[in-house]
Amino acid sequence: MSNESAIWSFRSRACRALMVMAVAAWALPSGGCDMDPEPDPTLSVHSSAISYNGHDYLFVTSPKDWYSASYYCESIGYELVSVNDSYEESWLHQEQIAKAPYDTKWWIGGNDIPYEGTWAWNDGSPFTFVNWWPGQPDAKYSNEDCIVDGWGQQWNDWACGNQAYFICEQPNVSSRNLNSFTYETGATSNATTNTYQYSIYASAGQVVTAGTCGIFGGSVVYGDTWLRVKNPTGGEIASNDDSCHGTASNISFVAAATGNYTIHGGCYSNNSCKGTVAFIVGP
Ligand SMILES: [Ca+2]
Ligand SMILES: [Ca+2]
Ligand SMILES: [Ca+2]
Ligand SMILES: [Ca+2]
Repeated sequence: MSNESAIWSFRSRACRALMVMAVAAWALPSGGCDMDPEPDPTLSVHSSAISYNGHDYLFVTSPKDWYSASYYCESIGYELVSVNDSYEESWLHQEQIAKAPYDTKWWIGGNDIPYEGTWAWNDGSPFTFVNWWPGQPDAKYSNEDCIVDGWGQQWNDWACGNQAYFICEQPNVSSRNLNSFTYETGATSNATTNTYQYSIYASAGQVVTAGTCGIFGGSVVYGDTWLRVKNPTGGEIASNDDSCHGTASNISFVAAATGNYTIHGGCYSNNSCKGTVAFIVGP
């Protein structure tokens, strides 16, 4: 865990802890990290899920701050939407203007919360397509870390605490051969001992990506995760502490030989942690 991630880490842990409790109680937080023990009667999912290109989308026409929107999507197995190309963007806009007036503000899943100026999608997909309104992102009030769609159907970086409608997207997980495991451990000395071990079979040349962040389904429940990978003969080939989301971890490697690669789930220093590692064995 680096110094620059400390603020996010604090905010993330405090917020996540509250959000997890809130979601468990089916009480959606009304704003930021403020706990609202009452179910939110104003939250309306605009019709049911709509499919496009193998993914399901929900257009939620109840204003929320970005964090609450993000955790609402996660609580139902979705993520805030990622806009991955101009076709998806055009389709989204067509649906948006069918549900609310032109220039209505909609939160999408892009943010630069972990690292100022480094934009990423909540669902871990590559941040390749952009559609910024001229002059944006401008970090105008120095804390504009979340992307809102609704300036002439273009994007603006906006304060995450502002309220807007939002769109959730559910990636087609089964088609991506995605899997996951959850671990909880401690006293791992930066994931070198006392780790949780999980074997993944890969053929030579296959790309394996695993993470508690940066991949759909990966998450940190609490603490500061650290992942290492050992090859079929026991040699360490990858290690990651804080790849994204402050203290969460993500690793990717090409299998040099066919066999079982072992993910070692551990925690920073000798602290305790718990996380879900999502992984995908690519072509
Ligand atoms: Ca998408
Ligand atoms: Ca920013
Ligand atoms: Ca801005
Ligand atoms: Ca970490």
